[in-house]
Amino acid sequence: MAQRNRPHGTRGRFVLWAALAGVISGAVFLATAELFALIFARSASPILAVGGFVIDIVPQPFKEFAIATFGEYDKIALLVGLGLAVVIASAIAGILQLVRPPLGVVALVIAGALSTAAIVTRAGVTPLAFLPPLLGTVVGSIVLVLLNRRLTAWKADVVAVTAADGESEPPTQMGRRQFFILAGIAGASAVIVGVASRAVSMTVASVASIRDALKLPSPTSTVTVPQGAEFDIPGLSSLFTPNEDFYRVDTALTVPTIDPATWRLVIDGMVDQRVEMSFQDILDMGLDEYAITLTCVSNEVGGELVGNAMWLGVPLRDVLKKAGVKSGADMVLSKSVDGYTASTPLSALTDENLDAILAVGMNGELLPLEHGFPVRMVVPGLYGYVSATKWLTELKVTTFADDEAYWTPRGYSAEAPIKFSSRIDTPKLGSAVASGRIPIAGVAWAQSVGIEKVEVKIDEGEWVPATLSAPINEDTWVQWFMEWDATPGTHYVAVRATNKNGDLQIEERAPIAPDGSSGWQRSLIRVT
Ligand SMILES: Nc1nc2c(c(=O)[nH]1)N[C@H]1C(S)=C(S)[C@@H](COP(=O)(O)O)O[C@H]1N2
Ligand SMILES: [Mo]
Repeated sequence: MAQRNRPHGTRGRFVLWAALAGVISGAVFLATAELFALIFARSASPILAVGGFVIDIVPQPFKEFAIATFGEYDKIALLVGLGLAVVIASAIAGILQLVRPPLGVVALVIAGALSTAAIVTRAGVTPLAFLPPLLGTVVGSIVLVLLNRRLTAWKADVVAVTAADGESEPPTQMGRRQFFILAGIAGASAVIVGVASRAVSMTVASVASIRDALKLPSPTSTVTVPQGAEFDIPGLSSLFTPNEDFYRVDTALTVPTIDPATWRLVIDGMVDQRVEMSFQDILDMGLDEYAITLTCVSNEVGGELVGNAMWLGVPLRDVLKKAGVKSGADMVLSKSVDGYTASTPLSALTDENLDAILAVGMNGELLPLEHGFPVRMVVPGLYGYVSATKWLTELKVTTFADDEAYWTPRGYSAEAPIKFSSRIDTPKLGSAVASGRIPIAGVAWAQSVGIEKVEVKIDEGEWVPATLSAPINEDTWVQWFMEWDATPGTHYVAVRATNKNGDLQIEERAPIAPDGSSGWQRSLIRVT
């Protein structure tokens, strides 16, 4: 019987080749889309669009889990995961095309349609953004059909030989050879075209070089950092957080790249007149220095999502004055080029005593790309998600009743003043330190109010006031320290702050959602 004489494992072997055909077709699909994305729409990369879509739809606890597990590498982990999913899915499509044609092509078309949907529903897409995934689907499907045709021919050759019990002529090998020739060409071109397109689109986007060529104008006024503003204690956060170390939190899968020459800020909504400003217009207003500590709502008690910078910028109230705010408005919805939005109370932006700014400089250089180049907002006293929009492009004067920001329907409060807090930097939690006289030190912040007092408690002892650094202003954190005669054993070190209104830091623990964590940090320290 022909069936019985079949060489062992033939079927399994063809399934493997079919899987390879699928993976190659998937790669051709992606590479074609990347190539046409260069021409038609840079935002039309299927992988990045699907990745962005995933970021937007995954539930908050999952996001927190991803950040907790992968930290700064959460987006790379996502891309690797997506890549694996693409390989597996396209392998399955290849097998389907062999055993149940044309189901493989159907699967590829569905994937194409889904990624097109992910692309055209992203914020700020261009009208032709559907073309790259569409062309990718067409070319990928053609390659899959052609590969499968050759694979089927090869399989027919093998079956013919075994059916003839080896008595006929040896198989022609034509199907086999043609399959490998096409697979090789398609696979190699996909890799070359895909990698080259991505590289080019990243270089085209190389706003980094434009940024490097720009010179930061000198400030009209500078901030004086008082004597004694910074302690020299190993392990203590520096007074200003270097840009490379500054925490980064945003929903952008790839950093938006904006050429300041074409950048515009639109101020519209409930205004007397719609105003459009260029980067130069902002610079021409004259830039002042502002020292402001930025805090993320996702910062846990004792967490790292807080940083202090010397910003260079202009007051937001002066920018809003150019448009003239109409009465009845109570919110400014700031929009980013990546579609992100934040809702900031209008009063926080017009208050003469509050330094809410548009920033173009950070710690003596232009804003780093990841921190919002060319222009971002910084508002003292409000968590970043309701105030610190990066890659800013529009300020819509509106009302809380009429508009909603990105995080509002995702479980976070529409308004979110920073809950003032204090943190132990050294000794590190869980670390072992040698007994003797050692400093306990950290930072404390109460933006727009100021820190009055920081107290430390060891084990069940009394709360003891720590020494505070000289504050730069009310909007920046202060450093604190205390000398401690550490005795061998394990000890609990706790910290709490009091602000200049006389309020004590909230003792009760609260999670980060919906409006920021609270609680006193208590660290277990081992002394040897
Ligand atoms: N465009 C955009 N701006 C954004 C965000 C974002 O996701 N997209 N995140 C906000 C949040 S939650 C915080 S805490 C700050 C963080 O700013 P940083 O990354 O410069 O530290 O940016 C804010 N601005
Ligand atoms: Mo944040």
